[in-house]
Amino acid sequence: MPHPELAALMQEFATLDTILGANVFQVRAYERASQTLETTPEDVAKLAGEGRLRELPGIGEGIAKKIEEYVNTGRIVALEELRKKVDPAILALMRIPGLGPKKAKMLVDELGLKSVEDLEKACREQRVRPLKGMGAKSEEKILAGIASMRVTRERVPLYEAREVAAKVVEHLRLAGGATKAIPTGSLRRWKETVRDLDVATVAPDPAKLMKAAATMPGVVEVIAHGETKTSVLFGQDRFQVDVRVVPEDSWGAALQYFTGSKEHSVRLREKAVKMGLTVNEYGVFKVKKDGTKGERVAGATEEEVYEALGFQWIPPELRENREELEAFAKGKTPPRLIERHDIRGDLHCHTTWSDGVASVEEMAKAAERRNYEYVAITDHSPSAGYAGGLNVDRIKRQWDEIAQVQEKFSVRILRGSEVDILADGKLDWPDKVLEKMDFVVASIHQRGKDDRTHNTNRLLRALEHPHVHLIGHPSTRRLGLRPPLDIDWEAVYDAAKKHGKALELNSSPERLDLDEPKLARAAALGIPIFIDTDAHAPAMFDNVEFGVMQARRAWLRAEQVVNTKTWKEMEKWLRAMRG
Ligand code: DGT
Ligand code: CA
Ligand code: CA
Ligand code: ZN
Repeated sequence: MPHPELAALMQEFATLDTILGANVFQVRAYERASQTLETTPEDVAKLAGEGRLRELPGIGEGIAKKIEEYVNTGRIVALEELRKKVDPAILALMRIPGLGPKKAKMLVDELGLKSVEDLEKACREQRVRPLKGMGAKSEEKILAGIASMRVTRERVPLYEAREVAAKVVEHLRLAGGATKAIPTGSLRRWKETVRDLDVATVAPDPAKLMKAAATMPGVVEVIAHGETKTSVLFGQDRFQVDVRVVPEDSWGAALQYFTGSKEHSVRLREKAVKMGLTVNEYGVFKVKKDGTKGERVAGATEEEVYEALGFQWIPPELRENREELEAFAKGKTPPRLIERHDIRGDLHCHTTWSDGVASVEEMAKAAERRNYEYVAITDHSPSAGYAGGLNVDRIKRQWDEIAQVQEKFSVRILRGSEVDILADGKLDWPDKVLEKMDFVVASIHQRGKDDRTHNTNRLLRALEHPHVHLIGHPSTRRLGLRPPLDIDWEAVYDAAKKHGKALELNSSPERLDLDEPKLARAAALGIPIFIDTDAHAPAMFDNVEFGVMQARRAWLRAEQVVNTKTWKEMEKWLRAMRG
């Protein structure tokens, strides 16, 4: 199986060597190794353990040693040495789309640049155009690249941040001796994107912990290194990670403080002041008559911090200063928001019949393992050529297969489809096919021109269609990759209400579509919501957690989500939809 991490490290070798002027053969060797690691079906770590890496194409003695070192120790000393030799300004410039290592080095050398900002200034002052191989056009291109870099990389999608967080936490435990390490901030609050990562820790030797934070594999720059806080930039994207170490008895206060949100904590502190208390990351304290800090009343756990301020413990995903401080005041019964175990089925998934990687049987098995009562197989329709869309003949064969597989399972397997909403709003299956399906998800895939009236009309027509149950990933956005379509949402909600149709919260972590405000609005209007995963593999059913957390952030209760129904209730709901 591919090893993207090692592939990236080999690519980094190639890049650094290019900057340092190593010979082209050496650079090519790293590039070839990187390609191999990116695509190999073999288990690289296992091969390394058996000393068999040299059997892989493009992996020679030198590179094999480095891979083994990484597998055994989590680092490659030679790479760390190489990084130290390269001017960080060059690496910073290389983040600009279209700027390779050679050009970046030339610009830094010729103009004495220290940062992207310096290069921006140089372009504005037309100091780049006289350089060899450059011109007025190059200045324009660089400025455009800088602008696009700032737009796309200011916030990282939650799932990417969680992957970094998992590595960071593991490293802080193993190498830093952390007894507690939890990612806080917007990540703990399940915000859909994260600007930077804030990790809170407790460790018997704080200096060792801080050192471990500064020397994590993947760190490209240390921007602050103190006794209680270390900030580093991580990976090629230079994602910022702040690590704090606090005393054990301040753990709860630190968790609360660094989880935020800022707005939530500001109101919490106002409440404290009224009670003659003060709160910081070390605890809740009494305020003495002379205004100085007095006795500490709480801090070891988050529960006691909230308790001291007159609240029940508030789940992190709700800490946004909406209604949580009212709802979770001591003595109140907070609303019972949806939880993962409320979900009883998934009505949007794909199999090898279109672009999934598992069979109907494997997906059914995965659904049954999760104790689901039903699952809809919703492969793509004929126009979705890019995703292996089915034709009439093949969908009939799929129905036969579903009938056979059903015999082996108690989970109810529904015949479904994710049918494309075509440019004119028509559906991509004939009605006589649609009417034989148990569940129809209608989605826009080919976006075409992004015109508000045009987009809205496509969704309105689909919502009018008698056989449609649900609009899939309604805005079509992909986090960090593609903005949502421009749509008149109130018109969509009106139509959904009028026709009794449902809207999806697609839990695929790169979609999370509908977003939180739209979800809250649609649910408040009484529009039925489905939380589906759009799974293309069995394990992807677990992405439902992203959807459930987003739904909780929108304060959804289980009864507002259709796939919390038992199969019996769901059957009734489906029947009612067909009138
Ligand atoms: P982000 O990083 O923009 O996705 O969102 P957060 O919420 O993680 O924001 P961040 O990283 O600036 O701060 C993390 C938490 O630490 C924040 O939710 C509240 C707390 N915090 C940070 N700076 C301050 C501050 O100056 N005062 C107070 N009271 N809290 C702060
Ligand atoms: Ca943060
Ligand atoms: Ca931060
Ligand atoms: Zn889709």
